[in-house]
Amino acid sequence: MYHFHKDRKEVTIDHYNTPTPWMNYLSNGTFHTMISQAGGGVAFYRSPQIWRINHYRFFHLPTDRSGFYTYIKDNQDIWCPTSEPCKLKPDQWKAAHGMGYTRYEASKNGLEVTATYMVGKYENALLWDLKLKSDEDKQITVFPYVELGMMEFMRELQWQCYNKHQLSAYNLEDILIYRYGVEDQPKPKETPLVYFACDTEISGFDCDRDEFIGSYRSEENPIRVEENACSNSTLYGGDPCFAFQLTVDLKAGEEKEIHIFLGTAMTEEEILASVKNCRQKNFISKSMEALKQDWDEFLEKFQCELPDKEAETMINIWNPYQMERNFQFSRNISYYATGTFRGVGVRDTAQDILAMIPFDTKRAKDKLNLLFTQQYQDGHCNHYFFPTEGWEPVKRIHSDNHLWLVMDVYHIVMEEGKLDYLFTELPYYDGGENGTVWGHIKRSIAFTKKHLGEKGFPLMLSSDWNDMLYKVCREGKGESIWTSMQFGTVLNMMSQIAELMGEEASEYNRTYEEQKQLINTVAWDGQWFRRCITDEGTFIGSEAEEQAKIWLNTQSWAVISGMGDPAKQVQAMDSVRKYLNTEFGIKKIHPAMKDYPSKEDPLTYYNKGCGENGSVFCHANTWAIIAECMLGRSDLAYEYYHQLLPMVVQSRAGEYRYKAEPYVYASNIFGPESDKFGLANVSWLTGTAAWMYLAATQYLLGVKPRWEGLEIAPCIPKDWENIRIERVFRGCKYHITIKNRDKKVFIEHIEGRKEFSVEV
Ligand code: IFM
Repeated sequence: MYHFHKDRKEVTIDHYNTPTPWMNYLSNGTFHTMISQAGGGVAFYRSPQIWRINHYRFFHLPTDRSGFYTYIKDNQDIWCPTSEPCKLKPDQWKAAHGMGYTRYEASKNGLEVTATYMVGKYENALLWDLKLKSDEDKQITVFPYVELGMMEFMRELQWQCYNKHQLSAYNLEDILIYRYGVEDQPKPKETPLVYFACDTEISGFDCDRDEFIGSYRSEENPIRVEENACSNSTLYGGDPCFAFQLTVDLKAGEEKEIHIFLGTAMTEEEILASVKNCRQKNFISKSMEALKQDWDEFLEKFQCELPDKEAETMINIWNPYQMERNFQFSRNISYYATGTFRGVGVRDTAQDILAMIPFDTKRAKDKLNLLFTQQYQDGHCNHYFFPTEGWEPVKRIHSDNHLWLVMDVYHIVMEEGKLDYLFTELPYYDGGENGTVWGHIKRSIAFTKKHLGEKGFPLMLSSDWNDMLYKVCREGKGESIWTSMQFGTVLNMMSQIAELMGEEASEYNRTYEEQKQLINTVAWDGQWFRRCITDEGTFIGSEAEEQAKIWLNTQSWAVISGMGDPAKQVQAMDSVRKYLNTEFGIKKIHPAMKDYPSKEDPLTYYNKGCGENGSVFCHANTWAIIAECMLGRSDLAYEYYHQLLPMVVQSRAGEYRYKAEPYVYASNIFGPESDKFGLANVSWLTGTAAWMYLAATQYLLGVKPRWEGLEIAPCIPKDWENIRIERVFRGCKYHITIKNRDKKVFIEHIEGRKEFSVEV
């Protein structure tokens, strides 16, 4: 079981053995830790590719090891407040994930332990706060432990037999230090030292993993804990770890606090200074208070009171929290993604930015500026890049990447109500003169216009949003009907911005109309819109085909772009309902493919119902919700939204069928053509987070920034009565009540201005 706590913005979990690790991300923007409900996970400094701190063993069971464990030796009993990894479990236990922290509350034999982990803003360190209380006088030994790894995970897999003998871990004034320095490592001067320290006297330590664990043992039963004696090992070559032995005397009823710090700094001097700071009285409470305040301020930008409490929990707390983590980590490292090859994806991050804009426009613009550095003078963009690692970008040209940038700019202009950002000068990836943001997005449009295919739609290039479609365009002739709709959407935006800039918009409008014409003739299949055209000129997504007849995205985007004729928009979305909707969300295609278009060269190797082949693709569901709102079909829009809330689908499918966290969205859920129908896959890092947030706040609740001001045009279920919303917009906080039955919206109060009680 798990429970949400609205007041504390927490979810508590009462069993350690969830079907998959249920993760949280702790981060101050530089030092990061992903931690599971059972204390497993991985810490890294800036990049999990090159500055990973501890071993995370993706392929071993259980799948969340190693982690940030604290062994308690109480007479002969050895257990952990995280429950894992010891076989002996606490008598009482629960974990809580909150905004930037995770807490474990455990007790055994009258000893209560609360272990809170957080990454605060004042030091680049995972802070580990242990509170210990016993109902009788006793002496216990506490062993905090971290298994270190080579900082470059890929190099470790390939070259550890040589490179690991270039590592060292040693004791400096009872602070353990790990130095990673191997031949040919990237950015040696920016590589930090890692430290492990505490604020209590130590009775022993270990830096050599094998000394601490012992042979043919694991973190379940370290020999040094069993023998109650660390070996004071240092390590100059081999497998490093950090372990302390701390002797704690407790009087009955007395509470003692111990703090552990796993951190990074560039030099030994900086480590000494950082540890000194961490050891200051109240450092932990000060860090915790700042963390809470920062999250409260962030989330305060949009709050609502709704009849649907599950939706309210997501909109107010977990959805923006997940969105922020996506914004930071792109699709880099999670329980599913190994953090080895994906840096910042232009497409993915551009979509994350859309939802960050209302929360922190400055942060959104900074990130967007970074994406613009990946745009070429001809308008296209690199696919993903590695600003921290400094590696060569992945330069494949996809038909959608550069168009998402236009959407970001439009949203920024509407949020700010000014055109200033358009004049920001930014470089192009391939040199030449810097261009303004306005100049950059004009080139996005020019690139697509210049790369139209034989039938007039944008060329697919190396695929559009759908990664799987790369096979339809290997000869460079395949065309994307969906990209045409994305193009149409941003042409509309360009046209509006051009008018605001006092420039000619007719060219954008003309191109829009040309594409629209194609959409309603060539792309219309009779009941829905086709998806794309192969190199050979065949339509995919057509009744005439045996498999993958109907695809979700061209139905929803026919509405979003406004390109489908009105009757066709409705018919297309009716077909979505008829062929694609399931009890766990809307499938991406129907029917799922097998050996299509041929056994020798199938479009996908995904099994039926999995991933890109007929799963409920949550990211794409968000666009169907938006489309239904745009059609004004509030009950359908809400049904599609509600059925995808993670706690709703998890409870419908059952915890052990759904498997993933009930508090964050997953990328996809196995579809009905799979025997694992209902299994959630790739949670946390997915474009679903940003778009579900937009769907909920800007379309269902209908609070949308427009040039003229804040539009409030809700599309909510007919039986919802009053809803209340607070939204910070252009420096003022709007307190809004929507009286659904009376079809009235009241702006009750605007903080930061003098107006009150404006009736709309
Ligand atoms: O658009 C992609 C995204 O970049 C990565 N995940 C899958 C999506 C759909 O293919």
